[in-house]
Amino acid sequence: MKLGLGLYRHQLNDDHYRFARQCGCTHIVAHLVDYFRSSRGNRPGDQPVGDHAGWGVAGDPDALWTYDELAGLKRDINAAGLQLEAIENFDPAHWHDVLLDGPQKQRQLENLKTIIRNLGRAGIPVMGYNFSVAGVAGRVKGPFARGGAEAVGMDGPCEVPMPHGMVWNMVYDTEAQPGVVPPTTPEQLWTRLAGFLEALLPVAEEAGVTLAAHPDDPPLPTIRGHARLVYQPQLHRKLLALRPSPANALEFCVGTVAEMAAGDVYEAVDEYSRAGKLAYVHLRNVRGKVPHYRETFIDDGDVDILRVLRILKSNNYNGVLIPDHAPQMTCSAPWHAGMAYALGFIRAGLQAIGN
Ligand SMILES: [Mn+2]
Repeated sequence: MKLGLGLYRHQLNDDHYRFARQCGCTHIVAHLVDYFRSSRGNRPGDQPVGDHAGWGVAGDPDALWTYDELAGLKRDINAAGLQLEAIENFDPAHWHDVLLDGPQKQRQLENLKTIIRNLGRAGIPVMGYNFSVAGVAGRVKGPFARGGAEAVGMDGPCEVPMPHGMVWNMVYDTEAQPGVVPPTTPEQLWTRLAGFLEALLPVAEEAGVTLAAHPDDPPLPTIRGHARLVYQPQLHRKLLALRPSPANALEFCVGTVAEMAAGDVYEAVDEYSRAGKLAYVHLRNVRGKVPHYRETFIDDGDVDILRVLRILKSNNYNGVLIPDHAPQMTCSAPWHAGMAYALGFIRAGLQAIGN
């Protein structure tokens, strides 16, 4: 198994690559969507939470991630002695009508194919995505973790309707008509996912890129009135069976699975790692389950992280682990301290199990 660090867009620079190296990482997972550009609720150096207005305005619909941009990113990361394992999350500006089944869907599917081809050409092996209408919405932030460290959690369901012009917790159209997006049913959502996989997987296979699905965080059947896909562990199985392919895999999020009201996190780790369907792993800890839970320090929640590592090792998982989120520690570099703590713990765990 390989230790990696996820970096937000504003962190894609030499200082953060050196920080990753110093923490013992060999791999980077890069976010190209900017969640911090225009939201009042999100601060750089934190993990995005936002409010009912979401994480702010999505990117430029006409500026697809180019080969030059992706190859340059990979070159810089390689020059720092690291590997670029994955790009995490499509920009809502590039695929809002794929998620919403809107009028630009066909054109946007072509855009996503272009992005996948560009990743393949640049030699980036994984594209992580989260096929979700409401996205990561409904969480709260507070001094929830040990010692009053700031962390996120959930204090009950979130069914505030979602306004037009918004999807995946970001605004893609600042001039959208008033009103709210009508609820999405599970049938509609699974049909949209099937169309997405049908269109993208052949291109991904040819490009040598794995599409890696993140489960719904928070994992509730609905948020803001919109159905969610993977909110129980066995729904990963349904997603993979929709169109079996080596390129159809998971961005497996241990923390999100632990938040799920049904199922067992260790059985889920075992099932999907045994099946070889983990493209990469988000590793974090949590206390409680939806709709009432708190993210915790990695050594402090309901999940026995060492047990997770042992299961992954026993199933010969040899991919990348990243810490996902971590509580913000009280110091002048809250994000860095939280990540360094999580990475140190995971690195010790990997050594302890003889990885
Ligand atoms: Mn995650």
